[in-house]
Amino acid sequence: MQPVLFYGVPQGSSFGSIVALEWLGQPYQLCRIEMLQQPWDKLYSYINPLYLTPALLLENGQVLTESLAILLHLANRGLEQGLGFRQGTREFDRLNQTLAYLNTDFYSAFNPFWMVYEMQDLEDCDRELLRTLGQKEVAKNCMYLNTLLADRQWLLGGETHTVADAYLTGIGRWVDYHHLFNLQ
Ligand SMILES: N[C@@H](CCC(=O)N[C@@H](CS)C(=O)NCC(=O)O)C(=O)O
Repeated sequence: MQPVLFYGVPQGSSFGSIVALEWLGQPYQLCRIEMLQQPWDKLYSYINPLYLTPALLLENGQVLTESLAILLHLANRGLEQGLGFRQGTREFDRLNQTLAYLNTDFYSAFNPFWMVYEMQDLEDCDRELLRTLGQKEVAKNCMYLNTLLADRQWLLGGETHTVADAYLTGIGRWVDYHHLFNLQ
């Protein structure tokens, strides 16, 4: 059996794990969960009782949830390709640190926009407040990432991409998805 990645909508955060799997270059399968159709298929609770994607079903039948855990698992499989580093090295700590930043501060900066997206019946003033709060947080974090990437091609500054770049590829698209900045 090949590993199976359960993902939701294409614009979701699971995309980062898909990029990492592509960069790993080993066989895998995708299984789409129609997350916009409520309620989700009850069978998915065997994969993730929290009903969230991504989740990775491994060859031995065990399931890994949480992007951070999935990406570090793939990083360990892709040491030769430079996707990750051996635990105990400085590079491993830096990768872990970068993934944690992306999974907390950067990810949550977009929360107000997802609230606006999901709560159709919001008052105009509430929608405006959420967008203003989100815009400030996203701008602050994009500025940080922009500065970091000013003198390097990849987040960790090495010669090739790591799973942190894969994860950023997924979440970074939300700037465009929510039409946050005029990039022209
Ligand atoms: N802490 C989880 C969060 C995963 C998450 O929030 N996934 C979203 C898609 S980006 C989801 O499955 N949402 C389904 C829902 O809210 O119903 C991780 O980092 O993997």
